[in-house]
Amino acid sequence: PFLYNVVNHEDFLSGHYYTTFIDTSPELFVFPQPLDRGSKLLKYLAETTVNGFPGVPQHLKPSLPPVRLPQTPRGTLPHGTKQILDQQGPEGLIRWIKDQKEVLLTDTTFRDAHQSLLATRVRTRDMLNIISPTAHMLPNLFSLEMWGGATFDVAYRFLKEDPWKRLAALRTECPNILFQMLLRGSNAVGYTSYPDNVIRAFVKYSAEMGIDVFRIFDSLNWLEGMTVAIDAVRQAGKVAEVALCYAGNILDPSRPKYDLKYYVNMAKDIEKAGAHILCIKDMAGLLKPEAAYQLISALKDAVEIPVHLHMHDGSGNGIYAYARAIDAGVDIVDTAIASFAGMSSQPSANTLFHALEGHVRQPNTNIHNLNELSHYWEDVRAYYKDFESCLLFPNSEVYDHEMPGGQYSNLRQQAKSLGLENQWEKVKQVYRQVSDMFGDIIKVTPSSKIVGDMALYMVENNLTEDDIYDIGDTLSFPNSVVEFFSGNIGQPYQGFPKELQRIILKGKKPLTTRPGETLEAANFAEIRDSLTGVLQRPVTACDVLGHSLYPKVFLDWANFVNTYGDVSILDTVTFFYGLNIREEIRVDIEKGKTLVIKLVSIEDPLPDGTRIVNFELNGLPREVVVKDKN
Ligand code: 3PY
Ligand code: ZN
Repeated sequence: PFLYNVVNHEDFLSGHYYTTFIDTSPELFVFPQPLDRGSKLLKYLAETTVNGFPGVPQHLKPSLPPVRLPQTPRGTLPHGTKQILDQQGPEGLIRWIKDQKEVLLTDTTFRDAHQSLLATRVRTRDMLNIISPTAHMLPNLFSLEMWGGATFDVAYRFLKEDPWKRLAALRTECPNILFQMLLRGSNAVGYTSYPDNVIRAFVKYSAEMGIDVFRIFDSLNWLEGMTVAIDAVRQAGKVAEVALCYAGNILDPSRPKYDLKYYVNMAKDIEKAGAHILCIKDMAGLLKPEAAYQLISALKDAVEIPVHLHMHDGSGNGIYAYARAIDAGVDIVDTAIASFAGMSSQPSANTLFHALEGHVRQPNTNIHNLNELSHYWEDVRAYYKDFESCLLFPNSEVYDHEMPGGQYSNLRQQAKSLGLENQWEKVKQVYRQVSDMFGDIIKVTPSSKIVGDMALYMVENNLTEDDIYDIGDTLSFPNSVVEFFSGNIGQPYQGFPKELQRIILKGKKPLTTRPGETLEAANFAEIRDSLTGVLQRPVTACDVLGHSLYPKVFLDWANFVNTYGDVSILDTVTFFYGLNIREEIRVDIEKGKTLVIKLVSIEDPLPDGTRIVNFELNGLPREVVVKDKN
């Protein structure tokens, strides 16, 4: 604790310390009380066992067999793309990509796959168990997309974890494959615009903590919304992969807004803006196979930089579209491990490998290893059954509703929490209607969330499109919708629909410039001060950034951790469902320190609605009183 106090002392940090520093700083000797981690965990287990986990239907704790964990292969870890970047820089890496004959793969299992299938709920613990085997077994991957997008706020908000710790822990175990994150341009990993200094600091720390490739997009395909992030990534010496989001259908002449010319022009602008790699981000899986061939062919002609294709497989056409894109010369494609692939997720790496047998560009990967890893993820997926998006079959209706894969399971959860689950079909249909009302906008976070919010609002309040125009002046629209029409997340291609904008803004003047230009810079020193004392530990730069992006979510998480401790050490089934009566678990709280926890009994409710929950902690009886909220 003394060393902690020293290195976090203001004078030490600012360099204003002298040989008398220790004598004149008595606060260095004020040590935090050791935390009673056992009592905090018991409190969490008692709460979760009695009241369930928020958002998870209360039912018996599932009894699942142990996961099939592949043995980490012996021997030294093979070098991979991380070494190429570290030794040769982004330009060297780009040369290397262009020299490859085989198509390269990015694995999305640790990020988009579970964001899209399981409402982003996969916990760090389940990733950490498999990261080292992955590093050994798939060393030829181009990258692992394992951070960013919704994983950042979901970690704090629902999983009660520190997303930065996830990044650092995975990085330690995987030093050979590039780590890739999804960055929403000026929205960072949030749903609103942030001041430029937040974007710059976020990129800088993400790079320092281990991110190599930043996939940057703007939710309206507005290049201006990405320029600060591109610059920050280049300054950090990392790889700026800049995305154009694919919307519409280039094969359909009746939908000319997003035609081939639009994408070719945007790709050229992206290259000029300093991108190392161009990404086509088909977040909903709308790129049909022939369109993939035409688009990739045109883009390969238009730009020098490598082209990386990201797709979701809702329609089931993903593998065919990838095969056509590969014929057209795409450099890298995104796939997930089989048991986390397909439907709203990415196409399966395992299937793509077989689909390309006999093809000169078949990816250089090991199918046996892919299958072994798939067994692990298949077993882990069972932990998260309550978050499944319930997509049972490839559904080509995605071409109608156009909902991004990463949004599907999350919006469904949102609809469920509003009691609209049995109106899900209607929500999907209104979703597309709203998109058209908003001017056929690009739908990807946060613009997709805004469309989703409006759709839920209309379904919940039984409002038709005509109602919006007829009585819109009297309605109070969701905050995110007002923000969108105010220009606070940027400018859509070809502008806002004027009449709807007038109705929604009710006389307020919209912004027409880049929001980051006028947002007041975040005061990091002030945030750091405000967090001192809240966290019961030294405040880090990562905490300051977490708070800058999500003040309330961050503080709720901090309070949660103060009350319940670090619950990321619990196994996932216990984390979601608590304990069965007479069940005993062992929890490793640190190396060589294990708590043995047994749930003995839960007593009947007392008149004040509380229950006494009896445990044994390392053999000694302990009781916890919890309010029964049922
Ligand atoms: C995200 O922004 O989280 C996405 O996955 C968008 O596709
Ligand atoms: Zn995606």
